[in-house]
Amino acid sequence: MNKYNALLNTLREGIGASHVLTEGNLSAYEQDWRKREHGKALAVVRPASTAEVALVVKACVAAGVSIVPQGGNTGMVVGSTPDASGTQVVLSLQRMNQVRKLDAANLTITVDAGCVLQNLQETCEQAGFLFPLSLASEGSCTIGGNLGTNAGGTQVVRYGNTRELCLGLEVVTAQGEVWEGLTGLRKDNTGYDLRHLFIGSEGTLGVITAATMRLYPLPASQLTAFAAVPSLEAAVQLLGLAHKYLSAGLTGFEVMGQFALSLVTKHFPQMRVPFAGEAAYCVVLENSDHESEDHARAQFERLLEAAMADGCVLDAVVAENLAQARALWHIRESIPLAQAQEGLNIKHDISIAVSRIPDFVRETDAALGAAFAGVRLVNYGHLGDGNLHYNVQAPVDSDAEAFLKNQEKHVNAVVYAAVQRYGGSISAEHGIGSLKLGKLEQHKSPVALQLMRSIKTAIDPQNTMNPGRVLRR
Ligand code: FAD
Ligand code: 2HG
Ligand code: ZN
Repeated sequence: MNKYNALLNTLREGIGASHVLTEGNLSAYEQDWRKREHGKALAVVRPASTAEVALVVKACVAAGVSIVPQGGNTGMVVGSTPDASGTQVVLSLQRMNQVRKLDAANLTITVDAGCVLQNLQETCEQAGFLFPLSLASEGSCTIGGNLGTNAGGTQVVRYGNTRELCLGLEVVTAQGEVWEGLTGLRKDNTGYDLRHLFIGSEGTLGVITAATMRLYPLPASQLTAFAAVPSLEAAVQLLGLAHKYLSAGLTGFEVMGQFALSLVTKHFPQMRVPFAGEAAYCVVLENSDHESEDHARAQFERLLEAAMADGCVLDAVVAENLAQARALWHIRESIPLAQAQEGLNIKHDISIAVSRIPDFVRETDAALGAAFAGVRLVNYGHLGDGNLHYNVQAPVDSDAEAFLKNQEKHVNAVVYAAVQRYGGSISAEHGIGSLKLGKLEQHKSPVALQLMRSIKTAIDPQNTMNPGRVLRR
């Protein structure tokens, strides 16, 4: 019996044969969300407990087989699917989806890593709390994947990235040991902070099996406005006013370029987009208020009046009720799907100091337009965090696959050189995966890269955990 068959037998005995998938259509586990790569797994294993995860890791280590941890498989950088070798085990956390404990006095919730984000949000809301992490993929992404990527989303301007929301982790190490660090403490200076090492490590250091996350009181009111602005400069000016007028109430500030919005109206014609085609950019703003809806509305009115007087807002609507608020947010959240329906595209998830974003976009738009005739720029994102999705769609009626094959590296070279000049980051929230390995090597300092390699080697000397992601094999 070869080592792979022996491993499969051990896994079947350990977690049950029906949870070791080797046959049938495994595309949901083997292909990434963007359809950039379609790998081949030796098996997809679906353990149901931390002990079973530990058993899987130990068995794989003993067999010399590497593991790809996977949550909802919604990642953007090809990090959660196997390579093409047919020799890797995909470890899906989807069956580990229970809430372990909600501690109301401590304002924390402890959950299994496979909990779907939306289920977690709903559980918290039903208990009278807010769990603020929010992404368009929340119906399928998992808290383990959110921690693995240190996901951002649309509420970072107020609550921070997933890292800031995490107070403790349980991890199965690359040797199959269990580190129980679910403390829920807000203060704990007892040496190196292991939690922060695992957060954002994209499954390359260990498997996150549970987490203790911060909760917040539910606000009395969450109001949404949708504003038309004449330029990116105006959007930045509006952001400054929003900080001033709403202060900590500002919980969302998203920008959307006109072409990005036109893709939404094209692919989802039932959706009504305010100011469609009328303004260079639109902004979605959210004001969360702990006093009352009236108070929130009055604050929004003062902000929008000031912004119109300054000329940075052309027109705006404020949602009258929850359904309208959801519809406005839905426009923003539909852009990645509209882009996917338009065809394969090149994504740049970048961050730059907010103040420098308008110049960056003007300069880079011009450079790309000059170098790649007909290229279509899909620009939107979390302006409140200085994070743009500065994406590139192939010219209309062109062969997108061929465009990506021939031009992606040249397009990337233009964009990332500008990001570097502007002192920005080549990955604001999606991570590195395998798609940005080369970019990381070009843009991170040799000292930083060497420290990262040292950490990887110390924690996972056999390179069992997600090899070839974040760092080259
Ligand atoms: P996966 O895709 O399954 O995995 C992602 C990475 O984490 C992989 O490297 C994987 O190995 C690792 N991993 C997964 N689970 C674990 C675990 N338990 N332990 C250790 N490592 C693990 N991202 C944002 O940051 N902001 C956004 O606004 C945003 N919007 C999105 C909108 C859409 C429509 C889509 C499709 C994606 C979006 N994303 C966004 C990207 C993606 O949803 C996030 O990266 C998310 O955090 C991934 O979660 P997941 O459970 O799907 O993880
Ligand atoms: C978003 O903010 C996601 O919608 C996806 O991060 C971004 O598809 C993208 O480029
Ligand atoms: Zn995003």
